[in-house]
Amino acid sequence: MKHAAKKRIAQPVALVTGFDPFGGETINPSFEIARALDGETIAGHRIVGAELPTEFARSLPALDAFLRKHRPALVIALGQAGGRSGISLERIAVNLIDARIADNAGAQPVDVRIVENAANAYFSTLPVKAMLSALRAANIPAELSQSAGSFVCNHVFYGLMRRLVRTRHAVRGGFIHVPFLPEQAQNSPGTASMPLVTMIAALRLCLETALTTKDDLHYAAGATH
Ligand code: PCA
Repeated sequence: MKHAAKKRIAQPVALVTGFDPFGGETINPSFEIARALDGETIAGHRIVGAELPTEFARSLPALDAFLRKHRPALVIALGQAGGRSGISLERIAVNLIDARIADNAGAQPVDVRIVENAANAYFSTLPVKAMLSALRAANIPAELSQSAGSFVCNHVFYGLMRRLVRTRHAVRGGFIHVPFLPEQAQNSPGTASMPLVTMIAALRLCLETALTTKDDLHYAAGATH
């Protein structure tokens, strides 16, 4: 009998991206979380943690390379939102750039579309309310957010959702903003922060929930902002 080739069923991948530091910071909690989770297995999925540049021009090509290489079943992109106090589950990516500061390549586009003649917005396809419930049950400060801003994070969120909707519609994806780390907030009294261990635990819960929840919950969690 012919020697049967051992069939290795590849473990499905969940991709978690974070950004490099920007705006004068020397660390970005979003990439620290992605780095910490890299290689873990959650709900049968191998977590791949990856870094994106905080640059309008290079961030989406970098994301494309990771999507091609890992063919993930789920994608959660992370970014730092200094000043926010909890884990911020983003719902809406909007087709707009209005950069308050220059990106890491010195680019500062104002009032331009991410993609001309394309959808104004995309929704996250993550079960954000189930994730919110899981975080709150674990006593981790969290909220839903209706805006990921108009800088590189929203740019990547919009680009991610557009790619998934158009070419990988079985793949779920979305975006989560995280607060400053305590060391980033220590010189600005009153600025909110969250320890890295708490953020990592939060992301484990988010991944577990997203990988095991088919239909999202429905309860009132909206806001007037
Ligand atoms: N936060 C920025 C871009 C990179 C990051 O971590 C943002 O909120 O747009």
